[in-house]
Amino acid sequence: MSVGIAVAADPSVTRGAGGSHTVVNPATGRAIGEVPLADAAETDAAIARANEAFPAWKAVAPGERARLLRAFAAAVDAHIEELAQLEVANSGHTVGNARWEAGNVRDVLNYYSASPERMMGKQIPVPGGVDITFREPLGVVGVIVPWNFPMPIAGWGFGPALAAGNTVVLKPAELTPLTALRIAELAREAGLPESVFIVIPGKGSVVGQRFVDNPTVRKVCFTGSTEVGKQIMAGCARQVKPVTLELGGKNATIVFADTDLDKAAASAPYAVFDNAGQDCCARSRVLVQRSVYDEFLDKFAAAVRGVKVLDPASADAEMGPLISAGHRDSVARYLDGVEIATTGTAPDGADFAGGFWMPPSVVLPRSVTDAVWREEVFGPVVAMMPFEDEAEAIAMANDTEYGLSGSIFTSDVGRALRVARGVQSGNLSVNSHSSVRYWTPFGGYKQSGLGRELGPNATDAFTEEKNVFIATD
Ligand code: TAP
Repeated sequence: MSVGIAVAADPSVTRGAGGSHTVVNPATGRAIGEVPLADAAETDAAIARANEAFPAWKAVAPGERARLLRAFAAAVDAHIEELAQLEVANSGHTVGNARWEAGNVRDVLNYYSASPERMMGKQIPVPGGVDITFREPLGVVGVIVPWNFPMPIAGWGFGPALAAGNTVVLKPAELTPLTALRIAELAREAGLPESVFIVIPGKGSVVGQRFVDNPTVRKVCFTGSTEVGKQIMAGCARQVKPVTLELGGKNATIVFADTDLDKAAASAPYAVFDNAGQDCCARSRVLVQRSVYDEFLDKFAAAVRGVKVLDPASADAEMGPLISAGHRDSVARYLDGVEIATTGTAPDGADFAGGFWMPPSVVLPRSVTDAVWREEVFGPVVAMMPFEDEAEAIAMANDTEYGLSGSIFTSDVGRALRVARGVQSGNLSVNSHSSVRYWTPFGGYKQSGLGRELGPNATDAFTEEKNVFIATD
């Protein structure tokens, strides 16, 4: 398969002084194009242009900024299928997921297009005068995106950042630059002024590091591994530069005996194998009340064997390949020496022989100290263990340094609320597996992150709050 390779919206970052990256289709292992990578000097030049564009963007009247964001959303909407096909080819996402992801960029832009006209401050009662607050944009915001959800995670950063009046430099993951490059072109076509939104493909250690070190970048919005997130936070601390961090997860589905077991077992595979498990919200631990453990395992295993792992371009596909050969090898290591309860399927035709495929597996750890129980596998492997009662379920779910998402299955509404309040995670779902909705805040407890994205207050994270007192005496 070959796809049209888009070029960056801003020509001076495409010279490729930082070399180039061969983009590979994960379903086949075949090269589909070459993308030039920026070096540190090109990155600094792009940051300088974004900074020059900032005063004029900040001064755009709120209604006009709203209109431009809606035009940007409309341009994305008109290219949903093109963006989805790029993501299928570049990331191996199922076409159904990829269409949803492109639609999510449109929806996030539309949602935050309402913000510029609602960036309201407060009038605070004080003696001797009038006190008012203003929300003011920060300047240039750097957004660093991982490879697992290239479109939505980019949009959760650039949507509210632009709406708040900032200019944005965005670094896609080296492995998955294609959709971000195309979205930057669509922004220009929709009428966003030049250099308000610049996509800069390049290495994290080069381009991403400049976002941290260059003082003109006033905030870094990072999604990726906890390890790199800690480095970014430490680097930003040197300039007291604010960060939003969306990091890893080791999330639990908790299944109580009083729930509808058929329903819980049928949905649990999709809570972990969606995007081939490469999801910070993947419920890669399943905790099941001991009295129904065997029965649930039978039903769950049957559901896992039914997951349709197919060519991601097929409309029926429910799971595609992993992102790279190296990542597949690191996921496969978690299966060494572990009891495997069941394994699903993966395509084995000649077309897919070079792809990075791995069937989904259910494993039964011996102990809560096993790596597969403790570490973020980020692949199609789910681990299952029994618990006795509510207190033990909460304690086991919280026995991790992560705290991003989780699901609770019970028919007792009091228990659902007690457990939801007891589990230390930013996003919990009862009798479903929802994590990310653009209307609601998203983010992690503990080492899963810092700050919140999305929801009605997301633009606040891209502003400073200014207080002005006017004496009337
Ligand atoms: P990371 O290595 O953390 O990369 C994420 C982003 O940060 C990429 O754009 C990367 O660029 C960039 N980056 C790397 N080193 C950097 C540095 N020193 N300074 C600034 N930016 C830097 O994650 P990954 O490779 O995508 O995935 C590895 C692991 O991260 C996964 O296995 C999983 O544990 C976790 N992860 C979590 C999430 C969420 S949503 N919580 C998402 C993805 C991954 P390059 O890739 O171009 O080097």
